[in-house]
Amino acid sequence: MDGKYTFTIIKPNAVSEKQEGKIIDIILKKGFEIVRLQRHTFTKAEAEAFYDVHKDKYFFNDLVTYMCSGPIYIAVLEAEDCVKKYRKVIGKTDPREAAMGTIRKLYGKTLRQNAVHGSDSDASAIKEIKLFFPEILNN
Ligand code: 3AN
Repeated sequence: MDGKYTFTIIKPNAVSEKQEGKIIDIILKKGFEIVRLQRHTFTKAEAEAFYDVHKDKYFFNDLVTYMCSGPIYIAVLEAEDCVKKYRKVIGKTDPREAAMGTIRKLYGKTLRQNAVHGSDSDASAIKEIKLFFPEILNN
């Protein structure tokens, strides 16, 4: 599956502001196929497992609390060179530094409430997809 898929989350701030439709529209217009899409609410254990690479960071607990604070959308996207392509579409982690027209620039509010997640490497994409949609990786 190298390079073919990425994993994204539309985060609680974007969903509570009803921006998920606009975000999905950008994803489609940028040429991604949506292979899976599901509304979900993270349990604490899921959020901790999802962000385990950050477990020693000072922002970990607040990040987990935030990610469990309301409904999200989890999705698997498909495109050529998908991880890299999607990182460009979402923009930098801090919405203030994200380029014009990126999803985080448009719908992010703060470093934590930055509207969307996108896998940062193919290895992360595989790990994240495995947590929620393992059947995809068996195809
Ligand atoms: P990205 O999501 O761009 O890959 P990471 O992996 O460095 O960024 O961070 C994961 C998530 O943790 C970010 N999406 C953001 O919501 C949050 N985060 C990162 N750095 C900070 C920070 N300094 N303070 C608060 N939240 C942060």
